[in-house]
Amino acid sequence: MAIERTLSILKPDALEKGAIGKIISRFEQAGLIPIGVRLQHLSKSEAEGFYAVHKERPFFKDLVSFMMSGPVVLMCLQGENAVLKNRELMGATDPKKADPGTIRADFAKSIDANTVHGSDSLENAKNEIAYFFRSTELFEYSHKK
Ligand code: IDP
Ligand code: MG
Repeated sequence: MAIERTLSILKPDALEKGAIGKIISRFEQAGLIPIGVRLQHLSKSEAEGFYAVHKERPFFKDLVSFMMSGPVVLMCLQGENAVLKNRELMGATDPKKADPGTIRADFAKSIDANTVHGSDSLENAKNEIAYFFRSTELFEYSHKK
């Protein structure tokens, strides 16, 4: 399997619940290394730009205001099969449909406040990482064979 990078965002409800450490711990236990981490309070244009693919969707406005409602933790995770592994750890978009033991099943309250974002493909991961991180802000981590 290939070493990949993916973007994870711990949404404002994660900090509010005091769940940031627990969630990062799940990534580390699954072999996903946080090679770039930043706490940031997103501006309207940053949140809108990040979710631009959803701008025609009925929930877009609510999604943007939720993402600005408090600080988020932006993270670049690196590891084997990182894109899919992160999506599996997250669980389904709607926490009511998320498998038991996933982050969203354990922490998320609703489809709006669903605790985490994760890139859904390798190509989107590259673009999303570049949206928030300069390459010099990412640690060149070498995984042991
Ligand atoms: P994902 O976060 O699991 O990749 P997407 O379909 O990419 O899900 O949607 C982006 C975000 O928009 C979701 O995480 C969720 O917060 C919000 N969202 C998606 N679908 C709905 C909906 O039907 N109602 C309200 N919010 C939604
Ligand atoms: Mg998505």
